[in-house]
Amino acid sequence: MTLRLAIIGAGIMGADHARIVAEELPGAALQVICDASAERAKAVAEAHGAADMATDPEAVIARKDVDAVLIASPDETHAPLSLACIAAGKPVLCEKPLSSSPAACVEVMEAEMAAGRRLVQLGFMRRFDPSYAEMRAARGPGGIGRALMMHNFHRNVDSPGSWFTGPMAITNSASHEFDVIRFVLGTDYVSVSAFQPERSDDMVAPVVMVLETADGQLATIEINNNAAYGYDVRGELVGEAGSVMMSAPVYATYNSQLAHAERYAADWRRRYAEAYRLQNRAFLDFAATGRPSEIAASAWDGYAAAVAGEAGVAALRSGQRAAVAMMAKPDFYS
Ligand code: ISE
Repeated sequence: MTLRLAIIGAGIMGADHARIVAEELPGAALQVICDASAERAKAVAEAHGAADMATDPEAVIARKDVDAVLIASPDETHAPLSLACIAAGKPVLCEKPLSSSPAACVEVMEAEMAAGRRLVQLGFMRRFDPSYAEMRAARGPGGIGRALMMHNFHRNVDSPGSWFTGPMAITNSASHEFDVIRFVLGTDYVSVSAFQPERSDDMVAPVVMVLETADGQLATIEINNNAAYGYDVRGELVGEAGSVMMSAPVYATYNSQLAHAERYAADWRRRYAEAYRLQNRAFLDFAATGRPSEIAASAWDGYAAAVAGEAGVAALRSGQRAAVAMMAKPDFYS
């Protein structure tokens, strides 16, 4: 049976998801592309052969000819639109972050628990990136031994917009690291400290965080959203008997002008193309079978990232180490 999918939000990510569904997801049909801008919705619908376009997300979610929903609209709409999908009983793949507010994430979890079945998959696509899967698998005897530290660099060429702030580097960009470190280490955080160097201009400076886990490990995160030179994500998991260092996929090396060079992607879409494809396939299976992927992030993971983000912003503002205090995990998400 073909799954009829609506995509809400036709910006950078909505358009990329539409392309992935059209080109790489047999079994899914692009039913509706919805965006506040009719022009944008129409352009993406036409580019990828969607059956229809619309501008009202709530009406789209309620449509009888829509089986599942992919939310790629602005961050602050993620939780309310996920709630609308749960109310309509429709599986939803929601882009990260679920919300920067832990309370809003709890509301989504409560609605999902009241519905009695899992409906929300969260778009923390790095869980599907083979490098993190290898780090996770390398832990323990026979591998790198007990994990001690995980180092993470996350650099964008420039901030996505003038509205992008230092705290957003934590709640939006670093939400990926908050999630994937938990995924790789298999534990939660107890505290976070945050620092920012000074730039010579008015652009958002990098944010550097140190997190302590419940198992006594340390994780470092550098978010640099104005790195200028390329999209560059690095990582290393250090164990007691070795380390696993991420290699970003590179398909060509250039030799010219006495130099040997590899090129950077301009943004995350190319770097994580495989992760997005695997993530969206997993969502298709989830929507078809009702069984959530064991790898994919849930609303609970969205909550965990929001709690870490809130503590990170508090630590940055106060200059003090902030506690990361999570509620007990409901059995529903175990
Ligand atoms: C953006 O919002 C994303 O989700 C990308 O995956 C990330 O790499 C980028 O830094 C964020 O700003």
